[in-house]
Amino acid sequence: MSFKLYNKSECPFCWKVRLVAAFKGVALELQNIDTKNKPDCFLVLNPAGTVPVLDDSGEIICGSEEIVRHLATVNPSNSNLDLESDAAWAWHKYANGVLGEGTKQWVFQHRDRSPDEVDHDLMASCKSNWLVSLEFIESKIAGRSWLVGPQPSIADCAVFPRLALGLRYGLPCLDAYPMLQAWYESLACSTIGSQASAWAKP
Ligand SMILES: N[C@@H](CCC(=O)N[C@@H](CS)C(=O)NCC(=O)O)C(=O)O
Repeated sequence: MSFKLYNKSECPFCWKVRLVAAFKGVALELQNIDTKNKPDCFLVLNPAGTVPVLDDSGEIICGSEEIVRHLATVNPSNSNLDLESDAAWAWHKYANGVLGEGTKQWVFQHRDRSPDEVDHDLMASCKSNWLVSLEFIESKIAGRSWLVGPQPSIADCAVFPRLALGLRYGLPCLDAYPMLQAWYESLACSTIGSQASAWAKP
């Protein structure tokens, strides 16, 4: 079996897939795609043109959720990663929606645009959404090691990249949220977290 992931390092959807694969002990060959200049061979695999795309020994799976559900069937006994429970998938929805949609314009603005193009109202709204999200996660994590239950799950894999991207591009740090900060740092500093990371370890 061989797994090739058409990838973009900072894409939160790709990062989630890399985390799932790392937890499951599935080795991925990464093929980075420049999404501003997509090669034809990639568009043949996914005419929608989005990453991630997984090639599992010739079987092509497009879209991060579909890929995660596919990886759930690979080596099912190889990890205690929860890719099934409704509670974990509810966090996945939260990561893409409230947290991701609520803050992504901040990342785009601070990554891709010049400071004179800043939309201050939009940035204020992203910052406010971010702070509400941090408060919410802090209230739910309740000192546990993982967001749902006693084991890692799709919840951790989906939420972590969103927080990492926000922090990277200057949204407020986690100092005021000690349980969330402990969860974040534990995953960031773990072998799995750094193996799946978009960025080299400092
Ligand atoms: N729903 C898709 C979203 C994937 C997505 O939006 N990927 C972005 C990168 S973060 C992308 O490929 N953008 C390039 C484009 O839309 O042309 C998934 O879960 O895989």
